[in-house]
Amino acid sequence: MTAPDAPAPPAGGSHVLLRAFADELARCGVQHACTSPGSRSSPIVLALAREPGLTCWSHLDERVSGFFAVGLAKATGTPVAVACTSGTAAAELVPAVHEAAQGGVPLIVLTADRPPELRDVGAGQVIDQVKLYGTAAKLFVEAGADIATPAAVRWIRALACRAAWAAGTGRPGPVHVNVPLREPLLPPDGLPAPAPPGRPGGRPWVRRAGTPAAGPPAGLAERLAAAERPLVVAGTARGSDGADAAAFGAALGIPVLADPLSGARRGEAAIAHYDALLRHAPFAAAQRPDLVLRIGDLPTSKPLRRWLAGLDGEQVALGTAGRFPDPDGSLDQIAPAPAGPALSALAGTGRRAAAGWLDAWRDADARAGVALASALGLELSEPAVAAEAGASLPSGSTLWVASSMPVRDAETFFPLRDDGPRVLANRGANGIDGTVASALGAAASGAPVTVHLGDVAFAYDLTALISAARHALALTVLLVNNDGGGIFHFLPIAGATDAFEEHIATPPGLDFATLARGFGATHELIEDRVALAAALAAPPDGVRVLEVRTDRAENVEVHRRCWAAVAAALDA
Ligand SMILES: Cc1ncc(C[n+]2csc(CCOP(=O)(O)OP(=O)(O)O)c2C)c(N)n1
Repeated sequence: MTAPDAPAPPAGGSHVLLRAFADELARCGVQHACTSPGSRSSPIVLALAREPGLTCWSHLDERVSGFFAVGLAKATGTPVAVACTSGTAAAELVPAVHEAAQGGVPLIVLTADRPPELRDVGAGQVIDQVKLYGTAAKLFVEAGADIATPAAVRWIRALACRAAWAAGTGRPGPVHVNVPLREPLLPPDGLPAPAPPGRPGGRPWVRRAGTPAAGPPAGLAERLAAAERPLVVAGTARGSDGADAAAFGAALGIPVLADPLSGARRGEAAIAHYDALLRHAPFAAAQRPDLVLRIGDLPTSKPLRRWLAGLDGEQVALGTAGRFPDPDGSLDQIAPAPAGPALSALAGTGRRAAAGWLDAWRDADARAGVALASALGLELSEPAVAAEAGASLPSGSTLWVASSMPVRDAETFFPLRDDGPRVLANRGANGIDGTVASALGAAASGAPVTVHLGDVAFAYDLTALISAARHALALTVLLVNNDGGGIFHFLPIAGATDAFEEHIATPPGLDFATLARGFGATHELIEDRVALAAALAAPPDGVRVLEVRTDRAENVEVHRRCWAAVAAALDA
């Protein structure tokens, strides 16, 4: 630490060091950074904005910036840097950092701070930023950067590599580098010459050797071969794990209960409507597996989770790196190594499951699909919106689903489709905050994106649309407007009629057509399924709000009708 009356270090050292840091991030494969305005952070922002290897996305507010980075990191699978100024600005990143921690999303959070001598002494815009994100950060480093000696340049290059490797490897997650910066933030005589270059050939200062892909746990191939009724459950999966699970199930005749978030709802073995099927007690009792392989995070479906918790057969979780996905204490074995190679090795054993096991699931699933379609009819209900999104969104597009009814309706009503959209969501901490910002982050990766969300979630994050306009990003907002939180009507709290409407449902009562136009978006009220299908299939065109109006209480009835129709189809 430099005492206040010590001679000032040569001006501009922090710029030299931060330019080296940004250069090193790019060498480690970081492609994107998000910034928001401020004075103390300006040396960090300058370094990121001037780094040719990074695309920088500027945002007015840090909460939007953080969730945008989450969406971009999810869509690209690579770490995204997020820089902000000191004080409450750094605290605005808390929800995104927690989502990244819970959801396994690689972020490199760079917070500018006052130097130690200006902390807790009444200087402006200071909060305690040391370990601000607590256990959510995989790594915290206090990185004072102001004297650019050759040793300091080597240190900061190595630090950038450490931050990128820590964020992106094992179970990905957020890292926090807190950067105290002293005045003058901009040297009065202009910026000094850049740091000495890094390693030759554009390689990182510290390379990271890949971890060898491990195979399946010892003995699992034999247990799988002996199983009569093996089953795969695929939740939010990383990389190609979902596609590998679909291929594995098809190769061995093993049913794959596939959440749309897994990417496995395709192929010969995928089961789409497990949520509705497992609500039917006789079906759930008859279809008990003797071995369950779980891939990725657990799906959302409560009937599925309850059923898994009550099974006697062995349950093995593959690809869990850094996670213990066992809220019900039902796992027998946990295998951290990537799931894909383990599944490919298991598929190579070639022993197909007992004849009739997959057929029974597929037959029930097909019957459930027909029953759901006929229960829904042509009406534009909330489940119909989800079903239509699953059927009509073009291949190669991305659907971002909000953590209220949309993620559940996608799970229940999405059809099997080999060329369906990629489905993403903030299912780490399950917040409804940041839904629009994260969808925009996914759009910044270049894919056409539709975000399916309710009116409360949209109202919560409307200002993210400022970033859409500033960066000319296209986004289709599929807004289900039931004027409040429809999800709560499924819960006992709906019976507390004295407080429910005001304090739980919280109807926003907003005119979304006017709001959309205010943010430079177009607005269309969608009144039937044909119009919805056409609008969803249309090519991206700026920010479009497609509003579907529904009724919260009626929505509960539609869902009950659907579950009853599936039960009747199974009884028949
Ligand atoms: C940040 C945050 N605050 C509160 C909640 C609790 N919550 C879950 S769903 C929901 C209401 C969502 O309403 P809406 O977006 O209209 O969707 P719908 O329930 O109608 O599908 C709320 C407040 C949450 N998940 N995240």
